[in-house]
Formats: sequence, structure tokens, C-alpha cells
Amino acid sequence: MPSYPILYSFRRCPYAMRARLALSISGQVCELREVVLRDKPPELLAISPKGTVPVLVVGDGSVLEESLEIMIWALQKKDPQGWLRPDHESMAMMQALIGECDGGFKYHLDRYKYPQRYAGVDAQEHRGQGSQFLAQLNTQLETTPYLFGDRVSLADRAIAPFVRQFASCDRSWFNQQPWPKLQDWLTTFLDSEGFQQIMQKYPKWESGAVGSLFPPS
Ligand SMILES: N[C@@H](CCC(=O)N[C@@H](CS)C(=O)NCC(=O)O)C(=O)O
Repeated sequence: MPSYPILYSFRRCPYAMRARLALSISGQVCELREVVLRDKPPELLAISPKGTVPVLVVGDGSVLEESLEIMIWALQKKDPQGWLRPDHESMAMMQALIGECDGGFKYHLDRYKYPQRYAGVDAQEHRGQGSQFLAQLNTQLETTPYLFGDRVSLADRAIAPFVRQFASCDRSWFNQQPWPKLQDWLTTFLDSEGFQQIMQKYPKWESGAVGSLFPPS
């Protein structure tokens, strides 16, 4: 295939999901290399020793190692839905909310979802702590259907994969919480064509092989 940017990705990783969402809406065709986290390819570790996904290698050889960086790179090339130009507030406000998601909320999400990985952790306590961020999102969604207005923005798509993961730990508990706006927002995201498209399955990429074209045509 012609040489496209190379995306190292893992289907179920929420960071990789947000990167794929932006690459897909922006129509940036990539060679997707599906990584298995317990068996990372040496090609990935050679260009990005920190060993996380997603990683995007672009045409000039630059390596983008952060999911948000990949989103912004793609959207700066083409942003057909105006994700970088929210109806309300600013890029800085969106980045601040995404920072809260990636910081405190992710910390509690990990300890709620995988308590066995941490010593002396009480999953329910972390569910309660993480809920504070979700209640805040619900309040924000009381005035508009999306986090920063009447349209999808960078923040919606950067944060939704993490809310999905939190919700799926115990979906019936999540559905019982007093967050009707957040529940609708999540359902709209999960039902969206964009989300379905980025969740297509790809075989594990093997060194030396050609990856899969993404987004799928
Ligand atoms: N700050 C990074 C975090 C990426 C990250 O932590 N990804 C996880 C998968 S969801 C990972 O690759 N972990 C490495 C591992 O599990 O070995 C980003 O935004 O891209």
C-alpha cells in the first residue's frame, strides 16, 4: 500500500479509541497496526520506548505518543464537524475538562475497575470518588446535549470512551444513578456510526506485515 501514517492501536484502549475517533472523522487514512499490550512489537518500542498506545508515526517521521496530540493533529488537518471550535467556551476549557478526565477520574476508574491490581484498594470507594466527575458532566449536560454546546466537540469524544469504561463495570448501577443527561449522552455516543466504525476488529499486527487501512472504507 502507499505509505500512510502508521497508527499503533489497541481496540479496547480508551486512549486509542479517542485517537481513532478523531482520525476517522477527519478522514486521515492510516495503516493501523493492532497491538497486543502484553506482547508489544519491537517496532513500537523502538520509536516509543514508553510503550503505550496509541502512537502515530506521520509522514515526516515525527512520532505522536499522546492520544490528545493525535486528535489535535488530525483535526487541525480537517475538522468537518468543528470539534476544535465548540459552540460554547474555548479550546482551553475543553482541555481542562479532558485533563480532569485523564487525571483524577482515570485514577479512580482504574481502581474501581481493577482493584486487584492495587494494594489495599476499595473499589466502591473509588466508584464514589469517580462519580463526582460524572455528576459534574451530568450538570454540564443539563443545559446542552453535548459538553460544550449543541454539537459534538473534542471534549465529548475524548472523554466518552472513559465514561463508557466506567459505566460498563456495572451497567445496572450506572443506569440507576441520577444522571439522566449523562446516560443519554453515553447512549448517543455508543449508538453513533462513528463509534461503531472505530470498534471494528483487526487481527494482531505481526512484525514485517502490512497493517490494515483505517478508517475502513
Ligand atoms: N497518556 C497516554 C496514555 C496511553 C495509555 O496509557 N494507554 C494504555 C492502554 S489503554 C497503554 O498503552 N498501557 C501500556 C500497557 O498496558 O502496557 C495517551 O494519552 O496516549
